[in-house]
Amino acid sequence: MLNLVLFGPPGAGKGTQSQKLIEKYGLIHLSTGDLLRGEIAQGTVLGLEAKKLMDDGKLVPDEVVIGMISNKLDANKQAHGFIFDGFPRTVAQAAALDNLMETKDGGISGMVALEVNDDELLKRLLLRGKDSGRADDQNPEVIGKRIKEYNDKTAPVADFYKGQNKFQSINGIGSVDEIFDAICSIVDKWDK
Ligand code: B4P
Repeated sequence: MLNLVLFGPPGAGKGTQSQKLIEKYGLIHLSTGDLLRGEIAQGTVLGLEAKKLMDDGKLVPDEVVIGMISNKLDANKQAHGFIFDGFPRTVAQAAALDNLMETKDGGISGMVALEVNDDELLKRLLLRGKDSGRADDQNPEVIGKRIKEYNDKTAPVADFYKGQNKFQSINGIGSVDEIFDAICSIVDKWDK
């Protein structure tokens, strides 16, 4: 099984690269951002609560996203593997994912981190915000809060995987295809 964690700050290219990786490796894409936006679009209670936090650049509570991922893993028991995009975003989420994968799917193969500086992140997200309709991409102040949340709460997740010798990082600046090739050269070694 191939179970990948794609890591990086908001706007690093996780969603973009995930689309290419699922095609090449036949993985199921689990994006907590997409799942939360699905709840918002359906107007569920969870979605309404999540929207307030997301529009303000804050993370949604751990138990909410862990519950969503757990349900998706249960619903895809026959999968060849998964790509986790935007999850785990806290050390508590990383520990919960290890527990879920240990019993069900043979563990995480590795994490690939996309390194992109703050100026480039801001530029990309404001550009996407022009036509994506995403409230969290339209305001530099909210983008700044998302980057701060990342530095405070999400960046330590890298150490969690470094401690397991499952961490690799690459330069996330360049063309989408160049970055994809760099990710594949790492992932091919994990694809047994
Ligand atoms: P996400 O949906 O995960 O949002 P993101 O980090 O902004 O997306 P991503 O990083 O995938 O964007 P991409 O680079 O692909 O989360 C949104 C919110 O949901 C969070 O702020 C939080 O509130 C909540 N949430 C989600 N998961 C959570 C969790 N686990 N726990 C708690 N809360 C959670 O794309 C960015 C732009 O860059 C695109 O326009 C793309 O076209 C462009 N781009 C990509 N690659 C490029 C390249 N190489 N060069 C130039 N531009 C590029």
